[in-house]
Amino acid sequence: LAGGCRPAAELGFSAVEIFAPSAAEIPKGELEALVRKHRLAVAAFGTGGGWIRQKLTLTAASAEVRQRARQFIAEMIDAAAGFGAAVIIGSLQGKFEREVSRSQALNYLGEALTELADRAAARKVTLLYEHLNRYETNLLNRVEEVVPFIKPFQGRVKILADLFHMSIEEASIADALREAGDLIGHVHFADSNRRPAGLGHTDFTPIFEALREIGYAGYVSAEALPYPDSELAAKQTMESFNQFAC
Ligand code: LER
Ligand code: MN
Repeated sequence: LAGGCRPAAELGFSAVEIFAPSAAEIPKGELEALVRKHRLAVAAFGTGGGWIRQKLTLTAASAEVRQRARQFIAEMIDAAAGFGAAVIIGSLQGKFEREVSRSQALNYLGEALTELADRAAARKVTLLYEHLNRYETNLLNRVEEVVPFIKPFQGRVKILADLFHMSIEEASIADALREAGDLIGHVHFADSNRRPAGLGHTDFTPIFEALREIGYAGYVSAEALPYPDSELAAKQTMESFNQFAC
């Protein structure tokens, strides 16, 4: 954490995003001290650790696994509240397979989001739903599918627009962002190959035009491969951000 926060602050980032193995394993005191020292905010906590480490998903055939996935996210929401951070539901959404149909999986996901959105709202935490590309989920891959699914939550669940996933799935990332409009709550900033912005073939000019047009005022958060290494990836990200966003 210290090795991430210091260069982030030096490069001019205003916040960090934390990907912890679980809420219990967040070194809260250390993180609080680091963000205070470096004048950083915590933008968001990811929950993918629940998938990577424990193979939990919100759409698993097993009711016990689904319940543990909800609990995992609930604990992350409680931890995020202390930092004023958002919570991301990405790979923990899972996918439909075997005995679980697509509509059943979407029901499970909808039920989980309903319960978790209540908890998040009570703690003033923004709950973010991230649609992934087809190689990571078969549930919802494009903004045109996500918008009707998320709208009923009336702003209590926002969309995380990951520009890498969108570069695989959308005909036009900029048009998709316009379609989502004020439902966008967070942006993951990476190029077409998951390298730092500027090192792939995504054209960021129309994307930032669209973000400006929809009045997006949230975080643009680097989620890129540490290419060629972490510090240079962060530097490259900041250069691209300054080029396109300012
Ligand atoms: C997480 O933010 C993400 O983008 C995924 O590719 C990993 O689940
Ligand atoms: Mn992402």
